[in-house]
Amino acid sequence: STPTNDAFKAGFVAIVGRPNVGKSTLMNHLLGQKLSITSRKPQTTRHRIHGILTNDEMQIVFVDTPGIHSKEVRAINERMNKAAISALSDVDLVLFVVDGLQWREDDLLTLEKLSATNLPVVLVINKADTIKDKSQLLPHIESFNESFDFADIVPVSALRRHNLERLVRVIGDYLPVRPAIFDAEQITDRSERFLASEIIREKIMRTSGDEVPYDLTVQIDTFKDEPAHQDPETGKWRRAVTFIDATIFVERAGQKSIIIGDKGARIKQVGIDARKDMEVLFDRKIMLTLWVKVKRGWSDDERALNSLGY
Ligand code: GDP
Ligand code: MG
Ligand code: K
Repeated sequence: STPTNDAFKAGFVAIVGRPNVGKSTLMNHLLGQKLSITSRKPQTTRHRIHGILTNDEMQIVFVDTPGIHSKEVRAINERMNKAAISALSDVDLVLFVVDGLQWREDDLLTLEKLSATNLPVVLVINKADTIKDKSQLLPHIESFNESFDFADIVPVSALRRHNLERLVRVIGDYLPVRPAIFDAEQITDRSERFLASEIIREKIMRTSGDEVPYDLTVQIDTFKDEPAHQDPETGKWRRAVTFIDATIFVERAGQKSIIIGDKGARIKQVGIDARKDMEVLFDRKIMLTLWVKVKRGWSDDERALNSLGY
């Protein structure tokens, strides 16, 4: 069932900003569900992820962009840049997210790109909880306003969910009146396969800290649903279960042993944590098997990228 009334609004909103300003956290907390992955490591998000927020008045389709990078060192970074820019071609509004009062060169570069699009841009000053002296905020808002013609400026704390209702209202001001684009029940247009791979990637990032570079990829080899059934031997009913086999590709043998950990302890923990998240998100029992393989130089190889679906 999709809500519709004459004043109903719907549209696409891109979340843009340099790595680690809190874009994924913002989208997740706006949606109230964990869809886009987050970590302290930059570049966790490589894909465009649509998160969909539907209430009685509007449907906001969020695009969590991979961030626009100033240094296009390798093929994968170039791909991420293209994805970030193309994400802007079909949106109604841009949320430009910055980290508190910090304002870096990357922010200015992003803003330059945004000014070329003619889209309305709302400046979201995130991590407001880290600004000890709130009186600093006003002069900063004024100087932001001088540097760019923002549609609005909204300080928030994505992490503490502060001022997010106001942000939703501001977004609503810039969405066109039109019926819902997706079913209200739909929370993402990404497949469960994709979400599964993102969850695994997040767990590796979290358990391996800075030892593992972000240029690893997770390929879902099997995603098989087995419906609830009666065991022919014991007669007992078994719950529905989804079997997921995934391969984690890294560039070097050293990275492989870091991910596997001492006697396999780390990969085991990754598997446990990832399975728990998947069971909550997919709402059923999951059997997860993980493999780690070395795929030398894949991030420099366009063909290898293509074969992995980038
Ligand atoms: P992204 O790279 O822009 O998607 O950033 P993430 O959403 O992955 O967040 C990067 C880091 O900033 C994570 O450690 C978040 O917990 C943290 N973070 C995000 N929002 C806030 C916030 O409002 N306040 C604080 N203190 N930290 C935040
Ligand atoms: Mg992110
Ligand atoms: K991040």
